[in-house]
Amino acid sequence: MSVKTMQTQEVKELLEKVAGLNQAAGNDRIKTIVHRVMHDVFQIIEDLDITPEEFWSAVYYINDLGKNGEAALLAPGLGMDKYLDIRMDAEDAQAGLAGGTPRTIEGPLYVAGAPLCDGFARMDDGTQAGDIMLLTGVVTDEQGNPLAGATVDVWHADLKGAYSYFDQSQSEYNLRRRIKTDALGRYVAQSIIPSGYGCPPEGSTQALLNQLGRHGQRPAHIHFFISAPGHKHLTTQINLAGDEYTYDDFAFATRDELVVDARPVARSAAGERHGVTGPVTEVEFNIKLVSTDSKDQQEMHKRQRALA
Ligand code: MBD
Ligand code: FE
Repeated sequence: MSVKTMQTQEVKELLEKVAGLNQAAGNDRIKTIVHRVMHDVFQIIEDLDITPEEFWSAVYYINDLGKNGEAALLAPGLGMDKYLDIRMDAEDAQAGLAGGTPRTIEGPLYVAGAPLCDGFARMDDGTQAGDIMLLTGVVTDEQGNPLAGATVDVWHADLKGAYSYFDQSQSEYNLRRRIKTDALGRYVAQSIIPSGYGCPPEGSTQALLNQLGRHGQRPAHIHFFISAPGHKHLTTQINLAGDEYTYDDFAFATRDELVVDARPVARSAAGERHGVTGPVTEVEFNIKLVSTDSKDQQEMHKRQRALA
């Protein structure tokens, strides 16, 4: 069967009514979007000759996806977060705001309101005996001038690849801290080297990835929001070098400039300034922010985020 009905007056009128285009009430922007989305869905059904069985399996897939709370997990898996980044990079270039440390996706596992510390934070609650991570760096402007009082909001997974709050077995705000940079723009954190993340094996996201012949793994990584007055807000992550998935991230967050070595050292100067003595695994991530007067650019974009 390969019937063509999209060009008929009946379908055209149906789409207009579906999107409320013949109604005065409602929101014009939403109408425009829904009209386009439903048009394109109908067009896909026609072009790919989608069967009723395929259609209904998609409908109930979305039901399960929502029940499992995985919509914001499937999104990066399908490259949507990465695509928004590609657009924001292009917008920045157009506005003359390119440069600095590159952005990469936020992911679905941020929790607002982590403890705020001055210069140094101990991030782990001491319950997991992982490799001690000494995470350190300097926040500067594009000219390399240190930015004192910048906020470095850091979050990462535990040894199971799980995040506190979403993993109720962890203590509140475990592996989540906000650190204010010191007078020299430096931040230091003591934590544990995170493990990579894997999508829930029985979840909806992994079910679709299986159909695509794809895995649902992320390399060991550490998330950052960095902000300072007069500078563009930065959402980014580092991926640890040497992980099987460093360059094969199901969420497409890897960028060459954001791959960082985890180096075992006998002692860390940055750590010793804060009483962390002995061997640690040092992870250094220096951050360059782009200056801007735009208050809008200085803040992270709005999206639904958890608050513990
Ligand atoms: C993560 O930890 C993550 O960062 C992303 C983008 C998706 C799933 C889990
Ligand atoms: Fe993550």
